[in-house]
Amino acid sequence: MFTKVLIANRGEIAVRVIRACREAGLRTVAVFSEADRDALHVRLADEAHAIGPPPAAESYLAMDRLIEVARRSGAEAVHPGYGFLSERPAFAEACAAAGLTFIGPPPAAIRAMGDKVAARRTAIAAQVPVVPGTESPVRDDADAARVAERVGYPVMIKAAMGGGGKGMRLVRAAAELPGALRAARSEAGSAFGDASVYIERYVEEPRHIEIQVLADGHGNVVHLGERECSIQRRHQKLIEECPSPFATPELRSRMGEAACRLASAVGYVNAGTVEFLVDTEGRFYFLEMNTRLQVEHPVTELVTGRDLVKEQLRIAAGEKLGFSQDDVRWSGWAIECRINAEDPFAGFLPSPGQIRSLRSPGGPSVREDSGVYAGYTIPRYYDTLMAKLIVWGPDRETAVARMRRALSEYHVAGVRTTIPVLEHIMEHPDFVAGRLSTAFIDRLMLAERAEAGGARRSVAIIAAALAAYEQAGRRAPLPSAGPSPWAQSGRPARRRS
Ligand code: MV4
Repeated sequence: MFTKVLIANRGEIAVRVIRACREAGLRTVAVFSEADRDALHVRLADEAHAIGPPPAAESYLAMDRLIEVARRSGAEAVHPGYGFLSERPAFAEACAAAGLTFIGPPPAAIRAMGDKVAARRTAIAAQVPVVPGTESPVRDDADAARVAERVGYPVMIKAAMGGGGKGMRLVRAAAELPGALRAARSEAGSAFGDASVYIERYVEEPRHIEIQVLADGHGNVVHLGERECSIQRRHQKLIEECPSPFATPELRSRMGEAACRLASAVGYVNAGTVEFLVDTEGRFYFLEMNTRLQVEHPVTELVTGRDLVKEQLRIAAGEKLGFSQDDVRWSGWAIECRINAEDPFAGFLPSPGQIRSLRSPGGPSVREDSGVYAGYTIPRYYDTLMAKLIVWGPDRETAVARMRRALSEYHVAGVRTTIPVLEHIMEHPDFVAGRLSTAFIDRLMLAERAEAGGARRSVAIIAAALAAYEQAGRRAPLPSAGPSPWAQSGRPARRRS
């Protein structure tokens, strides 16, 4: 086993990895940009090194600087976290070339899954179901039209080197195809430096369910079941849970076995996630594989009782998986809420700045994976994820009640957060009943807008009534009394922040 690990990341995930290393008796090396000198991960690591200016391209994405810090500090292994360099085969190769253990999959496996068209072909060969579509990038308008006719409209155009929803185009009819193709190509070209696109039949109102896999370097592959990630807004997940309210043990086994077959087919080693779309009939289709640890990994940890980061460390050190598929047990229910520094009342606009005060929830079966602290200033250069709140309960109902309770304890002042939307969703009858789909948030927003319209109407009616009273020379009645002064006494004013 290596004894010193460099964490090539920041924020809550760097903190998460530092914690696993410390528990495993490994020394940790943090890196920080000029904007992150006071960040939590810097304070928690055994040592920390500056790597450059705030823009990620000059710091967290600067491979040679990271490798240089590893060399200088004597780190023998590198954990990339998620985002940044985690899915760049060139970084995994640069680590190997510098004699460092990359705590992640082999470069070839990252590459094999980075090209989504090649990944589809691999899935087909491994007998993993895919959405009907192309097995090679579309050549021209005529080729695209042929494919679309074959699979049937509506279709989706996706970037071959994309993923996560960037550069996708929904096409409902043949007449829209050439324009959508041009737009998708141009978007893919500027976003990924590769204009190749492919076509899939559009799956209406799908659920997003993903399978966690672990593979060691000795040919052993197991799955740790699914995560339900259907509560998303613009391809950003807000809430994740394990298990999925939709999954039966039978569906879990079939999806899990498919995910393991795919991992084996690309020689996968370490932790990975296979994403599937599940249609209203319960059929599942391979979407893409994420060749890294995911933001939402804690829900799997709480339900399986396994520490995914420690498993990553052991696998990277060349150890065999210490358990088999039959040893994997799922117990109870876990839900994760992402606490982002965003203003949900202003279109989820980022809300960087200083956290004036912070009170985190606690109590039974509540976990907070945070990258911040009271007094910390959230920089504007990186993503808005401040913390993740994860709860466990023996069943979904208990977990939902516990999440409501935990969110009600959460107090953040100084920056806006997504806490109010999360509280709203936890009360929503469809969420409570487990009626989830990727359309949930869009519907919620539409409902909110309709409600806001209703409120505007109410205000207009009240204003008209007041004007009528005034014209009649009478006084409007006083509004009813507020909360009891007894209930108010001794309580600070409840601020929405
Ligand atoms: C789809 C789809 C429907 N049909 N593919 C969005 C993220 C990217 N990984 C794939 N995505 C989708 N691909 C076909 N053939 C619908 C989506 C999709 C979606 C998927 C998961 C979660 C939320 C979503 C929101 C909109 C669209």
